[in-house]
Amino acid sequence: MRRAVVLVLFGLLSLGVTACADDDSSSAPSAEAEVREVSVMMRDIAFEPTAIEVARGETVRLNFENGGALPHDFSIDSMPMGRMEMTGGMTSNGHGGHGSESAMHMALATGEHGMIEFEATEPGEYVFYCNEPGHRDAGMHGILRVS
Ligand SMILES: [Cu+2]
Repeated sequence: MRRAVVLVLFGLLSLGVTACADDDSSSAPSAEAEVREVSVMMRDIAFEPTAIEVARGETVRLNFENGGALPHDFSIDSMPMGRMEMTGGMTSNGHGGHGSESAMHMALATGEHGMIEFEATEPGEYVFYCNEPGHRDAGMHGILRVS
């Protein structure tokens, strides 16, 4: 009699375990589709924020707006990336693209918006800056930190 009860309990437990496993697998796709969105404002003459923190492997979407009166851009010379997608702005890739290093360049005129979506693959600190003459020296730069 007792053994039967134990068996039933065991059966319920394993049912519970498989139910949990089902939950995990069904929530996994939505977790993967999760995107870390970061708003980046360009001003005369600075970025807001000046530090961006992301985790390796997560999908990051940088939403840019040029809220200044001058043209600005967001540039990273080299950063290992799994993939990258850019929309908006003057996303000219033939700009500095001689070496085929992974790099970002999003140039925006006043009031324009742009978006870069990417996956960082290597932890580290990557400097971003504005490539307009004099802007970087004037303090228009920051750090993208991948942990
Ligand atoms: Cu600038």
